[in-house]
Amino acid sequence: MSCLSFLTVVTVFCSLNNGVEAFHSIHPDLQSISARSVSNLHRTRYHFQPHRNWINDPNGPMFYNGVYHLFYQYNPKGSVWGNIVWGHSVSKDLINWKELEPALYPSKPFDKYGCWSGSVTILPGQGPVMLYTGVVDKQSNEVQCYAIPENLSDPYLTKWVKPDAFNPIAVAENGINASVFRDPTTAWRGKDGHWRILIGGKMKTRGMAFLYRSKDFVKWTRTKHPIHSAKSTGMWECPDFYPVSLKGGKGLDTSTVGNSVKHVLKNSLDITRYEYYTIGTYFWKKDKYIPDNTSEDGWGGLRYDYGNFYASKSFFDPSKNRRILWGWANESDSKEDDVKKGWAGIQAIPRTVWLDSQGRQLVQWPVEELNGLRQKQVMISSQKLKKGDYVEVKGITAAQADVEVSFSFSSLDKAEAFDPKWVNAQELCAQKGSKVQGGIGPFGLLTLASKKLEEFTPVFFRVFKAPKNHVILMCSDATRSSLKSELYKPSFGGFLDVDLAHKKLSLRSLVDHSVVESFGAGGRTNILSRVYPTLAVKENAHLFVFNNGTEKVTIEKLKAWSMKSALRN
Ligand code: DQQ
Repeated sequence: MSCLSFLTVVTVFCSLNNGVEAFHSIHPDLQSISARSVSNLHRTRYHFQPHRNWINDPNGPMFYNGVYHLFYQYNPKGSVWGNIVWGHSVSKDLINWKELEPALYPSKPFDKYGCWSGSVTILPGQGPVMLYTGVVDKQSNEVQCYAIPENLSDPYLTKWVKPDAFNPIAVAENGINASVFRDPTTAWRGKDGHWRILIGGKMKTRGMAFLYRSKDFVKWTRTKHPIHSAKSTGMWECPDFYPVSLKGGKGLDTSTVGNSVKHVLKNSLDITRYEYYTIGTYFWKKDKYIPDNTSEDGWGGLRYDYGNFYASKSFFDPSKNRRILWGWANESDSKEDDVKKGWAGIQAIPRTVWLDSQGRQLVQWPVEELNGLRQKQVMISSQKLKKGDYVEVKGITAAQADVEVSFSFSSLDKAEAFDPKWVNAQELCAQKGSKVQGGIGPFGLLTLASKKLEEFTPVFFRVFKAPKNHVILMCSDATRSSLKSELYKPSFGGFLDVDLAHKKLSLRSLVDHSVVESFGAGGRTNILSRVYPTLAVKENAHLFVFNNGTEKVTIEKLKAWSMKSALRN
């Protein structure tokens, strides 16, 4: 929907850039309409959702006293964005969840119009502290606030209090526009003992992350310069800033600095509703961050996910020494559909995230606990696929499955020529879909397919030859995912930075009724699609492996599992 069509009801947040709508779309008339019953057809069975209603950003994920906590932007009254509180669920394994009462809801002058996104920091010897954005008026002017558990010996930390003494802890001053000043990060402690946080914002069109410092965690002062900024990127929502190890995949506590680490800065761009991250160096003495020259700093930068994945947040899990990333996957159907079905929004499967050995990008993989849901397994090995072959993977629940497959091909000679003008992977995927014959590829999985292929969501690769190297394209194409027309059905795509010397490519797809979440080449390029099949539902969904390229492709090994439903809320 364009901004203009609902200009009468939305005056506060709407801004346009190349026709892209910014901020959550706002429908005051639908915000407090609660469906009589919740429709199950497209509900996910192992991706996180609350029992009903709308969710968006993951907030304050943490591991504390043996329990994982996930908070999330939640509308308790309806299934479109609005009435925002912090929903709260707890888990022992990141997969099975129990929903509790909301942890934060508007109750003070400084958060009367909403408790927006934020993070948790666990203070040594003291316990967790939430930092969040409070909305103070109808114009969405924002301040930063804090909350602490009412009772630290409550195993689930169900109740949170907002001490009046120091709240709000930061207000917009000295030229900062209070309506674009939000989403505090987890804090890190410098060698000087002072805490630091980032708050997302912008000045004119320059996106930035303001840096605040504090000795005691309640009195915060803004530093003269933001930690980093980038021109023409617009509002930086939900910044995330953390160290990654140069010495292997272990995660690091957010305060770690030193020679053996790089830092990651991620921003969620309000204008495009996509995120990008850079890898760079944090000069902690000067509190400055500079991206490496291998990381593009702007709209075309590296992304965690080239599909539907936004407002993400990571945390360090000390129980397994790993960093875990959560991201929100919005619906691709209409607001009216969301009101009818009584729910909207899921969280992607939590992903372990680390720095690739080349140091140029991050790698992500579903947390190992997900494997606990795997049930019946089927396998295919050493099967050749010639052009036009479609092989069905039978014997598992194709609408609720985990599929891992590795492909090989014997030569790169047939790769199509790469046109250097093709800089936009998503456009290229739209142009060269799964049925457009190529040299090497398209080959991959056909998920959520109906028997006669009226509906399908292909996830596939295509290899091109450029003058100096090969270019690998990965696509997740929702164009034919549903016979329903009034849906957003993009053909998402990303390029894949891997060495093809072994002539092998691997893919993992997590299929869960209305989501196909895929990891290319061990998690180097990832794409999440939301889809709403009408025929390929439940036991009528099928899974195929296909090749539409002239070069033969071998399925080296395919393993697919029916997935058990997780306990969710
Ligand atoms: N969602 C929150 C904001 C954040 C945005 C409001 C990102 O705090 O900037 O629900 O999706």
